[in-house]
Amino acid sequence: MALTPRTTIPEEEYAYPGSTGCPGCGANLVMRYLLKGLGDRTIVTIPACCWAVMPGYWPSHCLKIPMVYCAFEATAASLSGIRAALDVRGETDVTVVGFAGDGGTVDIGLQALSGAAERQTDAIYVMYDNEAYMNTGIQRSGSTPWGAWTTTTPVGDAKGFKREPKKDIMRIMEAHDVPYAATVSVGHPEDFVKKVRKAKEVSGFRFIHAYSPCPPGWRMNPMKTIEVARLAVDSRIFPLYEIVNGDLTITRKGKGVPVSEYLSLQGRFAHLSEEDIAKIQIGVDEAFAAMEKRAATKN
Ligand SMILES: Cc1ncc(C[n+]2csc(CCOP(=O)(O)OP(=O)(O)O)c2C)c(N)n1
Ligand code: SF4
Ligand SMILES: [Mg+2]
Repeated sequence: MALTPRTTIPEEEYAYPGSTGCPGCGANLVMRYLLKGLGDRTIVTIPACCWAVMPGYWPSHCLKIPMVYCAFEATAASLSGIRAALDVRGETDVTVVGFAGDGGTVDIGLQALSGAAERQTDAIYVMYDNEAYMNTGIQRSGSTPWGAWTTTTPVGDAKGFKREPKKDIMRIMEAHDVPYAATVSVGHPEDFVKKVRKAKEVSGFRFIHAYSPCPPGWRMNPMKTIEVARLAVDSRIFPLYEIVNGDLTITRKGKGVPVSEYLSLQGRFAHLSEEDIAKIQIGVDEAFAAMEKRAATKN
């Protein structure tokens, strides 16, 4: 009797066990699902970040695909060079991926990223978002959300926790008219792999924003990575959507649980007052309502 497959996710593994990531590392799963969606005709370029260390020490390596290390700010420049070289060799079937952290993307790598997006370089850029510079000790990045503790936004300081909102990289990428941009989460692997496969079929510059819990940086239990990732979607703090040629579709609406359920599992938000949490809730509700309205009025 033929068995009904329980998942659409390919069984093949291109990221082997043995990465040096911390227990419960979301970034580990981001790479795993990404490569399941792309397959082995893929080259990835990675700048300074946790994933620069996670593959292991030469000559051991936990990735089945070729990987290039590049300078912190140079992911999209490196990706552009690899694409050009492959095109000269006629290897147009190889997918080129830039894989960088949030700091390496929304802050230091933004100039190269903007250039590659504006040129419509034929490649996929993946930003795994653990919402701080984790590899160097949890410093705040432009992608750190309002209210979060980091080592450079300490609680108790006169200024206190982070007071600036999270930089919206999806809006920045959309302003470059990229043909495909999507948010994905390790809490929703089927949606993740489906979007990666879709991105693979598109020509031009594609951008994927991957939600990536970091237990030490977020001061959370490493066993709760998936629970926190799902709560991010259910609370609509991190909505799952895609933008195809300007049309936005929400791919998971989430249950609309209070943001407090999400925040309470993470020590980085433990200092927030009820007033602070209410403020976050209002911001999330307004942003999601605007997104729903936009999705409903597309075309
Ligand atoms: C030009 C430059 N500045 C600073 C560093 C130090 N550095 C290495 S990794 C890193 C943090 C990267 O943060 P992010 O991109 O968010 O990735 P994560 O570590 O969180 O995975 C920093 C600041 C560097 N390698 N090169
Ligand atoms: S510090 Fe965070 S992102 Fe880096 S390896 Fe550990 S869990 Fe993963
Ligand atoms: Mg980071």
